[in-house]
Amino acid sequence: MVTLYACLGSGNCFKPWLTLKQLHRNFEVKLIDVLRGEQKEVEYLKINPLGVVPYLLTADAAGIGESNAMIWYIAEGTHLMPNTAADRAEALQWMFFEQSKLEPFISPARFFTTILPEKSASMSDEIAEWQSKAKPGLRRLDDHFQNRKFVLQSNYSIADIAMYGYVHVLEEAGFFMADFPNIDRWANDVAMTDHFSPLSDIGQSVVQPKRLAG
Ligand SMILES: N[C@@H](CCC(=O)N[C@@H](CS)C(=O)NCC(=O)O)C(=O)O
Repeated sequence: MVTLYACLGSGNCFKPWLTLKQLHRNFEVKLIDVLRGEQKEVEYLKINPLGVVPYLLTADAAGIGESNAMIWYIAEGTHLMPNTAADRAEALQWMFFEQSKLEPFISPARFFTTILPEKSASMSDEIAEWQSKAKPGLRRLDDHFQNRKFVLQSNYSIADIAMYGYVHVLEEAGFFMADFPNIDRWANDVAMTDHFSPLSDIGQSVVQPKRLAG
């Protein structure tokens, strides 16, 4: 049984969860409350010394950190893994792009706008800076989707799942989806893929909500 350590509301945690769901895998979610700092508690640090979520424990108890590495592992040998070297390289290109040009800015802007709105006034300068840093990446992605249904030419893949994690909630980071019409169209297409479940459903997979390891 695969175990996914995750927190609610996180686009990074959503990526491996959605991949497991779309592939009909048997897995369990153990919830880590990052707002309470559970990810830095000794019990969790024994599982993931980096003290962040998501974290994936595989059936043979190997641990994998980094959401995009997890989905690469989960999708191995399935229709969600691009099947040519060129497509795999392009998938990686966009997955690195997501982690370097989008997630580091959309995620904190969203955190202090939507998850902790009481901090948004005191963090307004930082939020504005994160938004301005995310904008060129969002523009680039919107241009990409002008001629592509999904990230890769070939099909829906883990590159879409990686991108979707934070991009589909860009309005929660203070952007307007109407400013990115091609992203909007793509996000709707992702939500129509087989066995899709939304981010808000992660809680339904949770076992032992207040305990860490079993
Ligand atoms: N690049 C990592 C990011 C991991 C990360 O920063 N996770 C956040 C939640 S989305 C976290 O655990 N934050 C709490 C902390 O840093 O203490 C990934 O894609 O998995």
